[in-house]
Amino acid sequence: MIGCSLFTLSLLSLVLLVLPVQSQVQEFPWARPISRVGWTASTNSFQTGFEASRALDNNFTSHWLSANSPTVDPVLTIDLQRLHVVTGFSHLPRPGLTQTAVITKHVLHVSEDGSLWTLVAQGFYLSDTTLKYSFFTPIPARYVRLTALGEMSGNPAVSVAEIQVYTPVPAVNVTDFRPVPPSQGRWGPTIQLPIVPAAASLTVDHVVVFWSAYRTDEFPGGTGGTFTATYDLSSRDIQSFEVTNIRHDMFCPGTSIDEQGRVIVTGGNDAPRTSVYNPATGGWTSLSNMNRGRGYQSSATIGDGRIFVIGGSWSGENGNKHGEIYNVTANTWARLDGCDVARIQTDDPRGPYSSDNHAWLFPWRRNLIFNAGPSTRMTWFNVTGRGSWREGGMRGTDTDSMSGTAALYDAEQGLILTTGGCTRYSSAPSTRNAHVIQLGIENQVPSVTRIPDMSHARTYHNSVILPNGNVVIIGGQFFARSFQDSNSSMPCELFDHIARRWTVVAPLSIPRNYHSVALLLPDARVISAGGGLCGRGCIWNHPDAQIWTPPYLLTSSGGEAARPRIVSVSGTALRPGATIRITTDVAARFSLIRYGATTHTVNTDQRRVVLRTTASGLTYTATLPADAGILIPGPWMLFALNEAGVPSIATTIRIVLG
Ligand SMILES: *[C@@H]1O[C@H](CO)[C@@H](O)[C@H](O)[C@H]1NC(C)=O
Ligand SMILES: *[C@@H]1O[C@H](CO)[C@@H](O)[C@H](O)[C@H]1NC(C)=O
Ligand SMILES: *[C@@H]1O[C@H](CO)[C@@H](O)[C@H](O)[C@H]1NC(C)=O
Ligand SMILES: *[C@@H]1O[C@H](CO)[C@@H](O)[C@H](O)[C@H]1NC(C)=O
Ligand SMILES: *[C@@H]1O[C@H](CO)[C@@H](O)[C@H](O)[C@H]1NC(C)=O
Ligand SMILES: [Cu+2]
Repeated sequence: MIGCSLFTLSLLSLVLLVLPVQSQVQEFPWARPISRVGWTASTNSFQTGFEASRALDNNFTSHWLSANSPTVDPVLTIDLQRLHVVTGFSHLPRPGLTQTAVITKHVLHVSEDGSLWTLVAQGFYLSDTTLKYSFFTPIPARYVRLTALGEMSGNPAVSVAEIQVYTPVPAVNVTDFRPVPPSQGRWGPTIQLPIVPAAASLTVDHVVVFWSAYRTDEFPGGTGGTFTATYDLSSRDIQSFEVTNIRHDMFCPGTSIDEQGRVIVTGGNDAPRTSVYNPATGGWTSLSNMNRGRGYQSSATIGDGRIFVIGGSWSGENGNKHGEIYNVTANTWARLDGCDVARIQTDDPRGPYSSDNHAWLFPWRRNLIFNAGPSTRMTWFNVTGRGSWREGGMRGTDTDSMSGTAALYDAEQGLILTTGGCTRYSSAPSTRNAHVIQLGIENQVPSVTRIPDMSHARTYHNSVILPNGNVVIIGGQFFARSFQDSNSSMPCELFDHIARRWTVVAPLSIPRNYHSVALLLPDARVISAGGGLCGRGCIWNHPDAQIWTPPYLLTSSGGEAARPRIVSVSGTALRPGATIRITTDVAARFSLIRYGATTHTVNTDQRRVVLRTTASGLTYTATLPADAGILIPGPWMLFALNEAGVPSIATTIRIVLG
């Protein structure tokens, strides 16, 4: 036994001491390390024998160690001696079996001249001993400056054994570097998160709540815990905590925002469980279990406020994952075996385990739910009694499109954009296919139009509806391979819903593939985050986010466009069919976009409703859609758009039932 544990120990130290060095000259599909010859390092804080230069000496057993002085934030500055286009920075904390001096909270700046600094990344590194990465939008720089604001165990001193700075792949010569034009929008500084965010929801407090699994960086669990991180959109404060009270590992669940704006999470690693995140308390609590264990199911809040789920053989028994419905008020689940799961299954060779996943559910008029994919066969589900279904036709000539996306960008007209996906869950080429489905009359076969293909094939991407009805497509791979970043589609693209055409917009600097998420924010920007959850030290983990500023918020010279303002709204809790009066500061038109909750490409919460108004000066009156199947109960962002199409910051209104 002793020999065995000694062996384990030496193996462990071998892993700790050797692996990081190998991985720290890691080449990424999107970035490679720059040669460090001639570089210098400086600091405001060090202990004798642990100077800044030790972060550059190619010897990982020597390291920079800041002073034990808690009054100064330790700063490590690297001089690359000449300009490079830089897109990343990594550092290895000092090695050792009992690790301390690991930087968590930090800010990262770069500079061309050493005096004017640009923020490129900030937030938290994962609280462990692995190599720390910061990737960010490419920028010319000679200096890179890491400021440590926190240590893993609360100790004052922090360490860096070795650093690397990365330049984009394909290479960009600094003399040829051109920033992305404002017409393509702009990605902001990287927000580094203390978890890999595989699921996300916007809450009415304007906090984005992210969660991962039983660990911050790994998914196989079912051990009753989930790591959560919150990002406050106003203060930019990041908090993280482990949720164990609900005994629910909420990895790969169904997500739905309810009438009250709470996030209801079903299944996942702990299959039948249901939990709720309440923004008012910032905490998670337990609800009643589903009748069937599910993981990779989809869920959707329907017009009467109940939550429908279907599919999800990834967890619990394999197959027979027929519909089920949750009454939020009564906290009860009811089986809907007549909502036959066979209707949503793709032809994935792995059977139900992979074929009944991630349904594209669209609750619609008269309490019906349209399933638009990823199977080619589409279906209307009726949740009355024990449930039933009606034929919804084929999605044109599309293939099965697992982990593609679907977005109801005009709910009243019933217009759904579908994009990309894969015939199998993984290990097959993605499509560039795009279709518009027009629902027409409920319970009837809708019309399907194939529109021009996207420029890039994608699976595991996300689509986000903007206030103007356009839809931005973020990330994904042109060859689907879960837990990898090869074959990433880095350029994003924007769907123009009027012309039904695509425009390529600002590319990602961090791949967003399997387990990535994206959401519209109340300031009309878009947050994109995550990807990975493949274990400690896995280089496909992306514990970070970036916010995209769409072109409508930028002037042609890259400045901020003048935004209209919602001055007042006649009510913030309204019923379907109610009249709303909105006063603005300039002439405007209006749209409502429901708050989003998402994981695994599925966001059944987001949808857009266009308000038709009559104006009296700058006061506008609109009658809200009367069918709650269009105007799903819960929180919505009300945007005003000026004549140039620039959206306001949203005012939140809540659609309530009786
Ligand atoms: C690496 O650094 C350690 C600690 O300072 C030192 O003992 C060792 O000699 C160095 N190795 C080399 C090859 O310089
Ligand atoms: C960058 O381009 C300039 C001008 O074309 C050239 O002189 C220089 O060698 C190039 N540098 C690299 C690193 O390729
Ligand atoms: C949900 O349950 C409540 C309380 O039992 C009940 O009043 C309500 O009618 C139910 N809602 C639906 C849509 O069945
Ligand atoms: C849903 O099913 C019920 C029960 O069969 C039926 O009465 C109702 O008309 C259906 N709803 C629609 C919109 O077809
Ligand atoms: C796709 O990724 C694989 C590795 O997974 C690589 O061998 C292949 O060259 C990539 N294809 C392209 C076109 O980049
Ligand atoms: Cu997954």
